[in-house]
Amino acid sequence: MPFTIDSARGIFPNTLSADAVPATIARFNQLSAEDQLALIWFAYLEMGKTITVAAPGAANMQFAEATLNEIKQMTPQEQSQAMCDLANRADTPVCRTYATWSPNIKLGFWYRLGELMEQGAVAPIPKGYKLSANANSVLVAIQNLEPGQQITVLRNAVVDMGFDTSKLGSYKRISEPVVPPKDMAQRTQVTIEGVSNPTILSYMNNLNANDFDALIELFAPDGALQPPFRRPIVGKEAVLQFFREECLNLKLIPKQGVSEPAEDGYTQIKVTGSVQTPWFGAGVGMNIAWRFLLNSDNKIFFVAIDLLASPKELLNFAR
Ligand code: 45D
Repeated sequence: MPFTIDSARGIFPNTLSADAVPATIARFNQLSAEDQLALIWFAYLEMGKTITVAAPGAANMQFAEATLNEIKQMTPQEQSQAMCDLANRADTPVCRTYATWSPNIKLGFWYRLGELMEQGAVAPIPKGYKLSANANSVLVAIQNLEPGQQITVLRNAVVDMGFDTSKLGSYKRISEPVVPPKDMAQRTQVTIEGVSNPTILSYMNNLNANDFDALIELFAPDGALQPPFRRPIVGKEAVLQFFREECLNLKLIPKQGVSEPAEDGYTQIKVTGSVQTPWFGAGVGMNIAWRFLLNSDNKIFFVAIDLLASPKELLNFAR
């Protein structure tokens, strides 16, 4: 039986992903908006003691600027309300604008709001705000995660805020401008212990070089990519859009892998290693597995990217 996207999702079934991340987010989503905002504030302050987040580039901020100015003009009470509205996914003009932004613009917006809250230019979380018992227990759960999982929880919380895009009707998605790929002279080449397949090596090298046009040519026309904790993105056009909107300046550091034949001339390859986001650079390495299924033309039919449950999983190549 030939592979389908659905059956491909099940390759290397022993891979343990960080279930604590969706579990924590589900608990977070049950909290009141006030508790959610205060909790993120406390988690962010706490994390800031050990890891530093990079200031977003101007390219990210230009799109959020108008909304930030609007918020700065509001009374403190309106400011708190606007932030609660975002957490509540309410139907307001700010929540509708926010919904059209790519994840990096949303993160840049909150980064700036955090600064303004610290300076007192935007209503801060009241000093002495007491989290509910539930919120406190979610905060403790976040504190106990490894850094790569903590930043994933924060990112997801931010990405999920704002008005529901499925209720927006037709709208224009706002993301950072497309930038040219890295100069050939500046590109780095990965090596992966146990894997020499040229498609896999090109995947890593092109992604590291922001060369999304070359990268997408490694995929089969009906190929799919499944980001951590998400549904597969199917088809070259959709995957290319995802690369442009969400994958700029990542650093992939694959270390080891296994490759073996599968049915119908397909090849399944699992690679583990770490990934850095431009937001935290070398300060946070996320432990990652890539589970590739290549067709008989050596094109990517499917790849899943998993955030691993623990560093121990980096060595798990059981099938
Ligand atoms: O609510 O091979 C305040 C793919 C309080 C591509 C705040 C990949 C109030 C293919 C503090 C102000 C992408 C899948 C909020 C590989 C409040 C591929 C602010 C994987 C919200 C490898 C909070 C890539 C703030 C991966 C400012 C795994 C929070 C990338 C900021 C992962 C949080 C990237 C930030 C991650 C989080 C980035 C900046 C997890 C960034 C996380």
